[in-house]
Amino acid sequence: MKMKKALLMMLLLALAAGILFLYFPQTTGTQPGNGRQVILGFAQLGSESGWRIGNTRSVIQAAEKSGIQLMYKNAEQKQENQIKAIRSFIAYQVDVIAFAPIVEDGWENVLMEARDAGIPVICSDRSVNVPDESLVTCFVGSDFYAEGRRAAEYLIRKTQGQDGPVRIAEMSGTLDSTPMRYRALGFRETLGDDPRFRIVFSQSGDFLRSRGREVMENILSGTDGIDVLYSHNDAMTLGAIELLEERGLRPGKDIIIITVDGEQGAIDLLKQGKINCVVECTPMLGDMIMSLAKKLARGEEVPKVTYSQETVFSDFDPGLQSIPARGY
Ligand code: GYE
Repeated sequence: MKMKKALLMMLLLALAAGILFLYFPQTTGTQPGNGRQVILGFAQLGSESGWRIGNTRSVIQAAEKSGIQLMYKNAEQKQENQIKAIRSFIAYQVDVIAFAPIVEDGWENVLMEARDAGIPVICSDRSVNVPDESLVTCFVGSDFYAEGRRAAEYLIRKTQGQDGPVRIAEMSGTLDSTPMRYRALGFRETLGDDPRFRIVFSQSGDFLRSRGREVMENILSGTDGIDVLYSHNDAMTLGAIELLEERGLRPGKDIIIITVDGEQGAIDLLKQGKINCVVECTPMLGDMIMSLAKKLARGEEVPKVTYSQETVFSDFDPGLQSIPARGY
């Protein structure tokens, strides 16, 4: 009798395990790389700009190409949605998590949960501010400080030999985000203490085209005029230029326009002389993310920081008209 009961129990257990296997195939313990696909959970922050759309496309295409199973969630510009997405990846027991943190603060708890679950985390595009740096396995994206520096270097060259003041309005990205912080810092530190340069206005346009229009309106009504617009991304720049033209001002001539990203729309305006300088920031991070994810899933060491290669396009560039199509 006892024997029969034990056999029945074993049968039931085997059945339950089978059902679990069907519903949660990733929890079977098979190591990724040994014939099983790597599963990557990717929490995108939103769809605020052409850059972001290009970035999302790059990640999806790279996952397909490299045979990685991608669980993709878009947080629609809300940190709480991003945190929820990461929690769902942890519950699903993905092999690797990647996310583009919308802001730098507020990630400690969820990253500790990922660490407790033994899941490596890639910060892609933007970084986080946590007391324990080991909560993030690695970062892949741009050097935003260098981008800010390149914007300032262009301005120094453009205004060489001119008397001051050079009145600058800054349109910044999402407050508390990595690109906003470092594009501002690199720019300021490179302008240094040259008294000609005066940042007379600075406001966030949240990386959005519609807000770029609004902030431009605030610049026109809140200053006695500006010589330079330094905008932290193309989407805001396009909105600002639209408004300037409606007001009869000539962007690129009456006001020097410096922007960051390099979307097709901005490159077209650079070619038309309505933008003076585009500091490139590439959204094509997909291949690098997949290669890191595969290594991490196999338990290999990866570099803590991987920066993308970037350049500057400007009206100093004799080959300007032949900049190849950008694809985003
Ligand atoms: O410059 C902007 C986007 O984080 C680098 O976010 C990214 C920035 C990019 O919305 O267009």
